[in-house]
Amino acid sequence: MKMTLRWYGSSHDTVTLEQIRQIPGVTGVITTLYDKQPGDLWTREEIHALRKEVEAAGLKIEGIESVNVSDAIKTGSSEREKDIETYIECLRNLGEEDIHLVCYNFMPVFDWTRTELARKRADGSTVLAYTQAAVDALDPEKMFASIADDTNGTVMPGWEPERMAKVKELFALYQDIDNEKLFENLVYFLERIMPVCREYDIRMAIHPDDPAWPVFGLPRIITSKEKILRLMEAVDDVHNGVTFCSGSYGTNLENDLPDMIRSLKGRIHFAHVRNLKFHSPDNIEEAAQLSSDGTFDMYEIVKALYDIGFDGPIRPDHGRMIWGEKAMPGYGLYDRALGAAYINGLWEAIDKAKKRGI
Ligand SMILES: [Mn+2]
Repeated sequence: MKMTLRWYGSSHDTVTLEQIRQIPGVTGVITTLYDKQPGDLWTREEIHALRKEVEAAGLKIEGIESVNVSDAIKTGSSEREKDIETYIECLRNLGEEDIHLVCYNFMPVFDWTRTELARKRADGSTVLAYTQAAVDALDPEKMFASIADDTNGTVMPGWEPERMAKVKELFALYQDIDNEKLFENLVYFLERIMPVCREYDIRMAIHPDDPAWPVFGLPRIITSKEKILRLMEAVDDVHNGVTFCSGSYGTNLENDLPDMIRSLKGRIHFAHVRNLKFHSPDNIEEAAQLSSDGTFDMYEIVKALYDIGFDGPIRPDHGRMIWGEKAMPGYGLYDRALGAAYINGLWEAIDKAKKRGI
């Protein structure tokens, strides 16, 4: 595996490439052109400039998170062909710049949902949290307003104000889209982009829905082993792959994470590793990576990745906010650096035990 950190670009991220470079074992970043809206073209020049900036800091772009998929593609509306053509052009330009991994998601309206961005834990750290009761009590527009109020002056990806101002229209777009229709539109999109992915060896890696169940009555299709395997079979090409996000699949305790990883051998191109602490099945907060701080056995998750021969980029997913840091919720430097060190430690121990026949 290649240890990476997500980086939002020098004009948006509070964390610098120089800081990332000093985290032991981190050799690359997962980044994006942050200002791009779904459906926008990413030019070769823009990608090239980003690449040069990252390389000048001694790091490598290991992948893009995300090239966002437009609502037209997700809903299969008349604009979809134009947006798919643009997406193909983006992929071509990324391939020309030697970038071979693209993370994306196929979630309607909201990229992810949390009900608190700064829940205080016993040690004084703050974390993202989700309570189903809070979602049930809210209408989506109020949810957006409460998230917008609480982001340390930063804009959360997927929750851009321009987009969320249209939240009612977005809901109307998805009115006739059920799980099957959304799945069909996803398969259609993947089949259309597979030729350019094969040409440039670009691995598409779908991020699971977060949380892994329907919210606000919107369809959700990437939530379980059965559903992700169905997608792998529907477009049976190595370039149709997976971002294995332990914190997203893990919101549903019925998902056996190590078993899912093993069943996706050869198709996991990117891994997001993080731990969750469950107070109940529908009251969940993010935790430190350490197994004992949360509900997951992080050793078993990392071991499953090791056992399937995972060699793609991995990143500590969200971190807690600690040591007085002010950053985009979930994306501070300190706790993610601790997370990277912890995952690297697990990996080294698993690797040495295996090689020594322990
Ligand atoms: Mn994730």
